[in-house]
Amino acid sequence: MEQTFAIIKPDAFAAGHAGKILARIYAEGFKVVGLKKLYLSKVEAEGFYYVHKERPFFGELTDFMSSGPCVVMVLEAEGAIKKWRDLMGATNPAEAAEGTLRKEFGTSIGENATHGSDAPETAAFEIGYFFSGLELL
Ligand code: DGI
Repeated sequence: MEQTFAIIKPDAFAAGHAGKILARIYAEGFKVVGLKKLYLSKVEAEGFYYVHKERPFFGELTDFMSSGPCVVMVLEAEGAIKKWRDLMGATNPAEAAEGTLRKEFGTSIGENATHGSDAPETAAFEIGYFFSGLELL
């Protein structure tokens, strides 16, 4: 079974959508292996998104991710990485397909409700950034 890392971002959490997003996660057949609510500092958000540090939107992205509480999760399923990215939809909610989480809950390319790892290597880094082995038993 593959694992991926997911976030219910501060926009979706503040808007009260965490319960609906979790219900979709269970309905789609994911196992929730780890879950916690966090309020990231700017430095913690910068460390998480370090691969984007040269991008023009890095400051905006890390301000947003440290603007309020979020929910971080480890999800498990057959092909979990692609399955979760398919459920999230395109980065820009305006381009996301009907039925995807970003279409339903995202409001802009920056405030797009959810995060998901894009490859096995990033999933390993991201899971390890937020969870210890003991938290994933
Ligand atoms: O893997 P994704 O989250 O779908 O997308 P990504 O890895 O290209 O970018 C990571 C996050 O950075 C994305 O979820 C939202 C933010 N982002 C991407 N492009 C832009 C952006 N934020 C702003 N403000 N403007 C952008 O053009």
